[in-house]
Amino acid sequence: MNGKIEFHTNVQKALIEKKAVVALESTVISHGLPYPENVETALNMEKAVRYGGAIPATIAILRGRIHVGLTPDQLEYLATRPMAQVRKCSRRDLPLALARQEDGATTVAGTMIVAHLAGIEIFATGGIGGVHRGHPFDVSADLAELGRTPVTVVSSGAKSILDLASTREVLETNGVPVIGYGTDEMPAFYSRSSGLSVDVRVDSAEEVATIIIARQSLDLQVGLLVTVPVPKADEFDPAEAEEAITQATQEADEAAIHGPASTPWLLRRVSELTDGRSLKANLALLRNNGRVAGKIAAALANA
Ligand code: PSU
Ligand code: MN
Repeated sequence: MNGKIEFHTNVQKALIEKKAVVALESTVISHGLPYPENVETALNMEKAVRYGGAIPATIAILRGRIHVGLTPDQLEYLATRPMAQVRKCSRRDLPLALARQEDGATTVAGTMIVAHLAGIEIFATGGIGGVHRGHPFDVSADLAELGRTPVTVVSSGAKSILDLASTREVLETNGVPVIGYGTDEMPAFYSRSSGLSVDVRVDSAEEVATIIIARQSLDLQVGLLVTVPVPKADEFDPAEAEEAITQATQEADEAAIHGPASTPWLLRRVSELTDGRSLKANLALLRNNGRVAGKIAAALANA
């Protein structure tokens, strides 16, 4: 990799041996969740990936170097750095963080780019970015990245703080296949249904592997979005979520919060407004998605 990337030894070994590996993002650690839940979640997600049958590789930038696979100390460092000192790295930010030797946390877009560079096909996260409510031109770079980088993203759809119907449309425009894992509907992050359809429903990790292999056979430069509903027991009441989201969105507009600050701000505010109950659902779905991604990576390695 021309020394561009620093691999954790376990990850490097797994990649050389063509074993199952799952990439994990780091914006959820530095900007998406409060400390100490962020470290706990990052470690739990890694555990869930292993339980699913794969090696986890959390991706971040530390002092201008791209890391694929972090040690517990590196995770702790990233989780405790003040948010303002960690660049939230989407596609446009990666060269800036590297050139300036900064610490950077990769978003879904940023993680897809690095995963692809590193030769990792599967990536697990909570929710992808999308079209912001009331701001039709604030469209996450995640959607463009899914349209051009061949990595399989396992998530619970787009976060319900977003305009989900518009987000679904942009995925279609960008040519991104949306796969429902055990569901006919795209999940709505905290809750299991959104009323929006998926392109295909699968009921096993092996079925996802066959779709990945078909995409690879066409050499199609596009991501796949696998959407996994939050487990029933951990679902957060959709009406309560909606109420908190409406209030948070209104407050964000009043406070003129926009651009990359928008998503982290809304996530924190919704969690506050729901006394952390939305956070509980968030943590549960992150773990679950890690496990499912592990199973898909294992199925692909054995296919
Ligand atoms: N959704 C979450 N938690 C998060 C994010 C999304 O539930 O932390 C992060 C992801 O890293 C995602 C990014 O890629 O927010 C999207 O930000 P933006 O809308 O600025 O592209
Ligand atoms: Mn944005």
